[in-house]
Amino acid sequence: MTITITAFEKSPDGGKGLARDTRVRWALEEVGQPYAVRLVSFRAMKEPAHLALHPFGQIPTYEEGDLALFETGSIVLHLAERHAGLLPRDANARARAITWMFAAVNTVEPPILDLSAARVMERDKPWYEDRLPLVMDRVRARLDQLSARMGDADWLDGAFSAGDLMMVSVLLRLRASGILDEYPNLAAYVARGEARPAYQRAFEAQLAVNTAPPKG
Ligand SMILES: N[C@@H](CCC(=O)N[C@@H](CS)C(=O)NCC(=O)O)C(=O)O
Repeated sequence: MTITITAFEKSPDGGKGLARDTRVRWALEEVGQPYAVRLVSFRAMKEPAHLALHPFGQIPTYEEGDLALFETGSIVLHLAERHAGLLPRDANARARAITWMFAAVNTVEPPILDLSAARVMERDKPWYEDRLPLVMDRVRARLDQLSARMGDADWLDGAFSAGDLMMVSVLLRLRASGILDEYPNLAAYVARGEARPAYQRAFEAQLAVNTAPPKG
């Protein structure tokens, strides 16, 4: 059955891989599933046809037969549960890997998104310079904890899993801030994720969309 995901027609990051279709592409590549991509404009994302797939008018979405999903955590979990390669067989190890997926999107990603939003949307506010260090410290608080837990391990809990795929995807957004470099073990962890052939294929595929010459 053909899998179709949606992605930005033109990503605001110009193809740095920060748009969330990249993590879904990465999961699809890890489990060896071919997929098609439907590109959507910002306007189309807010129209009824797309809202029927994604109630919040965002990307990515995932369609497979009569199944339509949104939320990257859910999409990656769906793929990981149906195909080998992203979740351990052992029930407890599997539950722990899923726990890390939730930790990535629910505990680590929020302060990182707050930092991105502050940099993009609050720069012209009179309180920007005062607030920014507070926002950065909230990111550091989470990274301190994550870094302490990881130590010199390659992955979060044994072999690479969907938990790592989500966590690396979340941490990648920090690269431009320089904060990641304050944590050599986390920077190396992210680099290990990016070095995976499946990530490379996913990155190249989204880059090709964003560097293609304009149509017409
Ligand atoms: N929690 C959602 C977030 C989805 C999301 O924020 N998507 C962004 C692209 S990375 C988007 O569509 N932004 C455009 C908008 O919200 O209008 C997920 O993980 O799928």
